[in-house]
Amino acid sequence: METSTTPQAKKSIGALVAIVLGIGVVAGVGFTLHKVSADPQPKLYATKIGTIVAADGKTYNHYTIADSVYADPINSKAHGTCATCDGGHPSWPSYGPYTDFVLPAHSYVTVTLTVYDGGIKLNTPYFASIVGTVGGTANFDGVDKTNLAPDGVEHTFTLHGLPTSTQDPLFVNVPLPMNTDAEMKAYNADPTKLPIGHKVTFSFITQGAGHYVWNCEYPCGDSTYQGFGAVMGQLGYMSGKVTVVNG
Ligand SMILES: [Cu+2]
Repeated sequence: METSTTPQAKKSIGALVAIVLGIGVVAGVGFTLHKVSADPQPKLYATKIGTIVAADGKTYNHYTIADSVYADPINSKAHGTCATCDGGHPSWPSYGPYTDFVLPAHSYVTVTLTVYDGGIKLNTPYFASIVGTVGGTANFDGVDKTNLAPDGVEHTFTLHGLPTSTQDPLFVNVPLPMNTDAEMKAYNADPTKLPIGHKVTFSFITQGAGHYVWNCEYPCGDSTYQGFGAVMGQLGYMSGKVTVVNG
């Protein structure tokens, strides 16, 4: 009795194997992409505090978020609380505890950042200007300003869109004032003791829902790329996401 597989059956088995392998490859790529794009950072959802009438005469729902900026990842509490659980970068500055913000659409959002790092000088003075905020100002320790000195900056909060033509634009730039050497003295002697820091408050109005990103434009990375290497290329320290959602 003939038991060997016919040429047609061999072809079918070959095709089936190819299909299964193909599915495996697609699934593998999909899984890898999902893993890469999955966001390990906890999200901070804006808190509604009431309504506010803006300069355009419209009444907006008023939301707040608060976060901080630190000279190291441990105090930021965004990367664990021990020297070895931050991915091995104990000297990297970091926003924290959040780098991933969720804001409602068509709302008035007030951000408070308490900033604890030192600094030197921006690569480009543009990022010392306040852009895209209500009134074109930010409040620094109680004083409204339209810009800082480019050599008095520690980091920036620079929010912008992804390349797309299907969502509303959103751009905000706020430079963060550096703590001086004198203000950093206690921290430099003992990193468990934070400097007093500076309080920065600013507001902006969101448009429609969309996906945005923010990053720092101060050269706080290592010396590659004029200070934009290392920490500046890693999500969750000096960069993060802003998602504007329909409420
Ligand atoms: Cu920075």
